[in-house]
Amino acid sequence: MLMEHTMNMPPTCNTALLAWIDEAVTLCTPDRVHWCDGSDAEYQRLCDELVAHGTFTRLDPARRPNSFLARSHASDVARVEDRTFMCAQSRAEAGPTNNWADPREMKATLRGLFKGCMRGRTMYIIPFSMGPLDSPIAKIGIEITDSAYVVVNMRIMTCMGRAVLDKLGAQGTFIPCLHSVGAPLQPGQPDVPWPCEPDPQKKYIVHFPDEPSIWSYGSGYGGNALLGKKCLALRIASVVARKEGWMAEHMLILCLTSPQGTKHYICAAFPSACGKTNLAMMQPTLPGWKVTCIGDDIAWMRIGADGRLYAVNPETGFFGVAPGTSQQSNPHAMASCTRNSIFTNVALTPDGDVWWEDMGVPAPASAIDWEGKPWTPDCGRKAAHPNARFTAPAKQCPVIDPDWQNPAGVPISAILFGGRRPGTIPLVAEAFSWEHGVFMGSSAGSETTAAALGQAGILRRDPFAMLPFCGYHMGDYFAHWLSMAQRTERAKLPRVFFVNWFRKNAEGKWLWPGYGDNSRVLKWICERVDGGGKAVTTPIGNVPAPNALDVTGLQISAAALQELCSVDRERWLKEADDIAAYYATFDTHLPAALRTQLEDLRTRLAAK
Ligand code: OXD
Ligand code: MN
Repeated sequence: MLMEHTMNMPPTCNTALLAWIDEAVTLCTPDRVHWCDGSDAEYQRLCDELVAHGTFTRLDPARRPNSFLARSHASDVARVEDRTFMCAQSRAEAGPTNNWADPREMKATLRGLFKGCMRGRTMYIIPFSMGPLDSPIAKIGIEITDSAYVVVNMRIMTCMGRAVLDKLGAQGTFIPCLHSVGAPLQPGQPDVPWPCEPDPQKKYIVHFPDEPSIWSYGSGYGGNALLGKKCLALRIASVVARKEGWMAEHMLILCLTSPQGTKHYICAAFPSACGKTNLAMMQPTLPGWKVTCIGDDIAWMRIGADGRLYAVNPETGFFGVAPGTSQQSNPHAMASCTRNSIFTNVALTPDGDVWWEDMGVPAPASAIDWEGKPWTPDCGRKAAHPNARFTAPAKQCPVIDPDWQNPAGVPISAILFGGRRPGTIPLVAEAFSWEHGVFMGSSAGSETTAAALGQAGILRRDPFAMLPFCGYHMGDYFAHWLSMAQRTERAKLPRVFFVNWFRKNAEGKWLWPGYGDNSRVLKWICERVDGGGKAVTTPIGNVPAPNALDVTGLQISAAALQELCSVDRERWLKEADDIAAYYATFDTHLPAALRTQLEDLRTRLAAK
């Protein structure tokens, strides 16, 4: 085909890929096409171009080498869940927790939007792998984008470039991910630092799970635009995983090593703002114990040859929330972003560094805020956007686990579910069985606080922390979890626990210090896995027996410890009613085994 644009030589002879690129070029009509090779030289060149363009500000190399600040458009600051669609063949397949649109109608709408959308711009072709290239579980995606900001972020977050095309070869299959910021340029029209579609109703984050493919239009921010992360590694992967018999989960993966050198790998699923990144790379307060990090956001898990569940982190970077990250809350995240990092929507200090709220260092006397305006501590505005992010290479984390890129993954001993629950849920409870664990995950959620939303005690159920990320009917997803017990010997499955670092006393004070002291709970969990760790059985699960939690060196009263592990029957009966009402939303898709779990819970609560 004769093309009017300029293009470097396609470094592939994969016919399906070349045909798709031709189709995309014809539809989007970019001025230039660039195949990304993933090299350092390419990364540096694109960063220089972003600086020249005004999208990036280079930070002071003496303070933060090879690092940049970007400010987004004020309308483009977060994932847009209400504009995210799962276009399965039928609404029923997508289920009640997803926005659905007919795939043919949605394709027609998108073709209209993408027509000519890259005029005046460069089309970048990003070959990427989610998961180590040599892992049997890795998936190859190709993202087409007209955003250089997306390219450089994808280089940190994924295994990206030439090696991926080599792996793909002439016949390999890939997941097409088409992305545009939705801001074509007329001849002579000046560009802006952060092009995007400002009308929220014209942004579309669309998944076609049957193909599978992803089309994203109008946003350049985070999970809307870095399509390997939430779109591919969770929404599309969850659909593929169900078909292929594995699991794609919104979970951190960590390794806890005891003073004797015993290692346990643990996965944990918490909704947003519950400290997943902090737990993933925490510094234990228990002397001699060590946490190393395999991943902070996504786990792909499958049964290995020995019958155990193995987890892989499909990402190569952290895309962490900056505000609240400090030496106290997460020293290892702070160390991860000291160099080679990209900051989006944080404040710029006069000495060319970054600053955000609750960074643990005094606010600068003046700064440039995330909107590019002059800022002072008394101006009444936040300097950083609450969803400001750092993009940092995972290999820079001081406690990255030596096996973090092991293609076989790491064997999981325990799975944790958690949430922000000021009442009702104890500090930790162990499930009686796999099915009871699935029940715990399916009913997970977080309570809002008066400070945050003005409505205290409102509980938002977020099953398995997958509410925005499960690509198909949530009831069928519960069934998939249950089915794992048929794929291996039960004894080889991880133990399941519910944890709650956020329980408060009657005066509204936190009962548990959290952060590094959570290692004390992890220690008990590992003791349970190894057959020790004293527990008492309650109607809702096994909780630590008095004195079973190692609180050496911790200032905590016996009364607080007792309250933390207490189970209030009245509150739990209400909890059961609330779970029943939530389960009703899944109608006939709710697995019978979970109805039985709920009934069994009620029976245990009713028993003397
Ligand atoms: C994330 C999220 O950005 O869960 O990881 O929203
Ligand atoms: Mn996440």
